[in-house]
Amino acid sequence: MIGRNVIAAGFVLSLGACTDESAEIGGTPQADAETTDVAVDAPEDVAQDGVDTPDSMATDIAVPDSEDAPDTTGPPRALVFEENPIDSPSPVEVVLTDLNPQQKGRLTGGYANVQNCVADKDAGKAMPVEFGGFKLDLTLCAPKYTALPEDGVYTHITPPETQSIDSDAFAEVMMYHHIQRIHGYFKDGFGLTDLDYPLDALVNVQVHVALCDSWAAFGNALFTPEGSFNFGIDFDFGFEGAAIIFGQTADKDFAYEADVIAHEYTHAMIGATRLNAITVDEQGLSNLAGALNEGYADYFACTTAGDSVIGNYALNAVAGLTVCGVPLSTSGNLARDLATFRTCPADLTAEVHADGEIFASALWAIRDALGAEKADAVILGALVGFTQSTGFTEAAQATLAEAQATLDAGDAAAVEKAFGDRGLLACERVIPANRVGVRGIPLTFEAGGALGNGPLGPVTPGYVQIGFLVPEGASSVDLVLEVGGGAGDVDADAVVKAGGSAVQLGGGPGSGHDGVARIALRKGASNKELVVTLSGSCLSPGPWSAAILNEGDGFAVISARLEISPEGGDANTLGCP
Ligand SMILES: [Ca+2]
Ligand SMILES: [Ca+2]
Ligand SMILES: [Ca+2]
Ligand SMILES: [Zn+2]
Repeated sequence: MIGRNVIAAGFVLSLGACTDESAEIGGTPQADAETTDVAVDAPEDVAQDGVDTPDSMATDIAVPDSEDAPDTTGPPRALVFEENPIDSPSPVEVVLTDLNPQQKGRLTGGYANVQNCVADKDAGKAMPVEFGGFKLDLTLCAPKYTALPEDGVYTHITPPETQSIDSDAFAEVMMYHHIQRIHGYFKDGFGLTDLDYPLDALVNVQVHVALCDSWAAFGNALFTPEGSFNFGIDFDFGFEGAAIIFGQTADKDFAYEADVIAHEYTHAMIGATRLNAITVDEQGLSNLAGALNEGYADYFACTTAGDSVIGNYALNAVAGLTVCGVPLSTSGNLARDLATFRTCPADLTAEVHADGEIFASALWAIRDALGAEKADAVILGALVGFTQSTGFTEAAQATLAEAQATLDAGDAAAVEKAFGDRGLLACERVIPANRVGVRGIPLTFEAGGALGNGPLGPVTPGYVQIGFLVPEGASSVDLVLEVGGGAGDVDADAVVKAGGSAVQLGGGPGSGHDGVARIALRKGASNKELVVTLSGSCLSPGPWSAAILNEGDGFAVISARLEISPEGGDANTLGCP
């Protein structure tokens, strides 16, 4: 998926007026060598600079599954955004590579099979659902091939003047071209062949809501190994295997951004069989594998574009979203710049896209030091050996080892520095209390029992621990956690430990940890605060760590701070002798 809180509820509806953020078509389209030279297995009759050939078979082109003689028209020129409507607003001319001549009227070729999800209530699949107390009669849009050539070319398909929740064919052309482009990068550059088939891709995904008789947009983009996905309701378009599914909002079409297509395709190429596990280790829950999956998807999108910013259009000031006129979310600029310096643990959030930025910032620094060609090779060389559960430290160490084995000492030292500067060669998940929430992302604590019959039984540890500094002379301090949405039914303990390194958790329910004490969290002065009081004569000054073990409802912490305890008094929560 491309965005973290682009949508609040899985699907969104826009009844508002379209914005004036039009996808401008400027200037005269030009053949573009850089985008055509990644052609993969291009048909022989595809020239790099399109010469318009008269099309004697124009009447056949809209008929799918034609078994006519090979297409003598072409080359199949088309217009695309090289990057997106903001950074490259004038579409450039490219040749759509490797279209299957047996599939006329379809954007079906070597590595992509692209359809448009059209707003057709009669053709779409009905989905009556209960949603937020409402009974909603929903109908999915219907996949259809709508990008049809004229005289063998597609250059008449241009971006709409004004973005809206629509079923435009330009989105299909963008998707086809950029999948072919990024596939060519992985296959031609690195010999990856896992996706040597036309992967299903769907654009303009939308859902009809009977309640207000309107088409609701899906404001995100994703790769799904199963072909369907569930956001409270099941989106099943009938794909038999993996698929890439793109939506739009009132002012953004996610398919208009090459970065987003490359990000999702990278998930398909390298992230379908690795880096998907949520694990439990001695520090607690970990979703760093998922963060790596996001970080690599961002890195390869950016390195192939030669630009460190991902989502400058699609994730930048996405419109607030509404369902039947009710606002569901607002959002600011969620674009990610890999050139922004981020470190472990200070920038950890437990949210995979945001944590992925930490690792991707190191990858981008490696690229800055080595150049794209060497950096991409060493990064991918290590990545192909990753498992479902590889974490930050293992990934950084493996990439460093790959660099030491394949590059000269100076380059390897640059790789070591990029990871080392960002704390990634030994990334302990202990975030300083004053860093909790500063990136605008609440720290999630999953509910007790979220692990099922996992190693800690009904107790679920946090994704990250919280670090804090006990001042000289203190005999009692409070670690105060501000909880978004209230601390109502929270039932959790903190295992605390002096020294600053992560609490090591043992292997069984209620058992084994190397902390000083396990202390129940209590409600603070307001219902929005949870407090851990550390008191007793053995409270030593210096860095401490707290691992939260949750037995009750899930909760999210929006900030954390340390206070000298007003009421710790003579208590001895640490059980000092
Ligand atoms: Ca669209
Ligand atoms: Ca970009
Ligand atoms: Ca308890
Ligand atoms: Zn993603």
